Amino acid sequence: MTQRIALTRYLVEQQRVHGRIPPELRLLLEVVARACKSISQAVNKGELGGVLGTAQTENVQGEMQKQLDIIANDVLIEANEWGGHLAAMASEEMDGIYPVPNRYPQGEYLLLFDPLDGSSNIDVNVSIGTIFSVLKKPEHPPGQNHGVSEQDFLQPGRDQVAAGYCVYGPQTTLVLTVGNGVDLFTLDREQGSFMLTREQLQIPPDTQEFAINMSNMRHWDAPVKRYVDECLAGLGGPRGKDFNMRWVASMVADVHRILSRGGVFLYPWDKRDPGKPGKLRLMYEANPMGWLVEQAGGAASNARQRILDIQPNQLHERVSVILGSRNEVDRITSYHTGL
Ligand code: P6P
Repeated sequence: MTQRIALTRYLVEQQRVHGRIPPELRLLLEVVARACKSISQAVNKGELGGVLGTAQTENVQGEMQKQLDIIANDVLIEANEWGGHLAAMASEEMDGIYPVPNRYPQGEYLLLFDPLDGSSNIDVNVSIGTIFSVLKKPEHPPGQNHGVSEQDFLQPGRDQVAAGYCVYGPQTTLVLTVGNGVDLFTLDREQGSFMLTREQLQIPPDTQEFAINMSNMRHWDAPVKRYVDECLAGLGGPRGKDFNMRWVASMVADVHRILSRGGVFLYPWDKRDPGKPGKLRLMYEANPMGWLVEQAGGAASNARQRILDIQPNQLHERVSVILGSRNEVDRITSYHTGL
């Protein structure tokens, strides 16, 4: 068996051999991966670490924060603020952006993350994960204020330069794209290194597995109800085949399954809160996951348009998410648009 390579060598080769990433982006990805290792350690301790349960505080989404949400957020901030590769960070767990403190050099990248996605699963030992997205800080005309602002983050997902997640499950697995496909690294705890274990993941264009929270059925829009009803009708129905259903309630786990074997994930708009386009966040959930899925040959839509083409208006804006096997996403989108 050929010798597996570690993430460090992979990133050096992406930079030096393929000329795909500049040194500062290589450093950024190394640091994020190291932070994910620390978060994995904290998560894996469970009760023994005394950090399960809620922190008795709410995040900007109005959701009760888990202690590990805050710990994971702090780990990512502290790991990245001093390196000189970032201008600022943004997180699901922080109301505003976090400019790199003046005591450190400013870099040209913006890092966005959901530090611990799926945190409702923490206390019941179900897979959770860290999702991250990297943008370049926009150039400002000479003479204009060179500070960093929230406005600098409001770029469509197609402008990302790197995206990935780390799933803390039976294995700790880092999944990454820098725009040349999707590669997967498994943490070797004895070495303390992420080792390249799968390259160029591909999502099959068709599937027989859908993921949605069925308890929201009575709130769905008609096109979503039509799609799911047709899946449930199985072999004797309009789809002419049986479907399986999964819902982990941890986006990282559901997306990882889809990247590993195909499927379609839906968290659509529903009638519970008509003013809200969806539950999931565009900038640090839908955009990074959408790019990973597209890089693996899948598709990601908000039921009407490509997620990566959405122009953000707010840092924490939400979006309806349909992603996975391309032919299923296209079908669901066509049910909404009539095209
Ligand atoms: P529900 C986790 O809180 C999350 O943001 C995603 O990871 C997950 O897909 C979704 O919410 C689960 O939402 O309403 O099924 O609990």
